[in-house]
Amino acid sequence: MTTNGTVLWGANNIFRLLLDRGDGVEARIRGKVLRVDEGEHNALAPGDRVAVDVDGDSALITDRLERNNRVVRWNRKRHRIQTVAANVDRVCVVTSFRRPPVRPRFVDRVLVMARLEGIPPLIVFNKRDLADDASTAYEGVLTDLGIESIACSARTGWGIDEIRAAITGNTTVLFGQSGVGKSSLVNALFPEAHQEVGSVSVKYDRGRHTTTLARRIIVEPGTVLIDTPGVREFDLNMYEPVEIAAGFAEFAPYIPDCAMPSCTHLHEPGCRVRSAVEGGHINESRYDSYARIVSSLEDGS
Ligand SMILES: Nc1nc2c(ncn2[C@@H]2O[C@H](COP(=O)(O)OP(=O)(O)OP(=O)(O)O)[C@@H](O)[C@H]2O)c(=O)[nH]1
Ligand SMILES: [Mg+2]
Ligand SMILES: [Zn+2]
Repeated sequence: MTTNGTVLWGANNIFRLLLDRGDGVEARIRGKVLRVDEGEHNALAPGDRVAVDVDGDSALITDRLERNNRVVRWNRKRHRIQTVAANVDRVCVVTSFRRPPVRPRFVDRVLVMARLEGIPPLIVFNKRDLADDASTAYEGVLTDLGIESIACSARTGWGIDEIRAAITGNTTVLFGQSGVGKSSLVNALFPEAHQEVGSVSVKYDRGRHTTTLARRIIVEPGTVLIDTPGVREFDLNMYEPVEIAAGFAEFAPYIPDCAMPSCTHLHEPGCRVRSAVEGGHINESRYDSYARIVSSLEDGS
């Protein structure tokens, strides 16, 4: 019989599905390739809705249903776009106050992706217990942009109720560098998840890529978390420079007034975005993130 289901996780082309009728099943893709597969690194990601042919114990995925949205990253090794999760309400960028320290450049990059893919962001500053001060300069920047941020400690439980309130009733994907505490956060919110937690290298101040598989976890009916493997860098090669500018919400009022119609906001005369930076209307650090992203696209790196 044919039915629909949702991808919970997948490895080596075997996918764990939750069927709409309520039971779980493992399935492969019929004929190995989905019709929708258009040069993507992976045709299916956690959260994808699929059509399945179920015959007793065996199940074959026959189609991917239309996506509402998707969280994407650039796969450096394969030079193509990779879907991290599909059909989410929110992308939660997890960072930590220390070990590893907050990297605003990294968060800004994920914020561009979230905006261009039309997914509202939430920023979590974890490891509050390691910080002397509960705030960072970057938090103020986010508040000015109208982006919600929450400080917490997965270790002590500080701020976890606030995060619980923010995720309840939603599908939230946790995204961030390795070692910031994404899996620890899942466990703090939902101990039954038993997500494996790794250590942070003292020498390099970064995680060890403990989570290797993105996984869709149903916390309670209607509340879903997707834990993902940490990434080291977040490239935006899947976008054009003009899209990157559109990814910075605060640039929007100025872009139409730039003198050059194809202004890249890097060096052209009469650039209103740059005058807004000089006039203190656009945060310099955010502009710096923008300039670095566009330069990295031009380098082809
Ligand atoms: N002090 C402190 N340590 C924490 C906190 N949250 C997590 N950690 C520690 O940080 C390390 C990494 O935690 P994980 O949850 O594995 O991090 P992750 O983001 O899932 O990492 P990857 O799966 O590699 O992407 C572990 O040693 C955790 O115990 C916290 O709030 N405070
Ligand atoms: Mg993890
Ligand atoms: Zn300009």
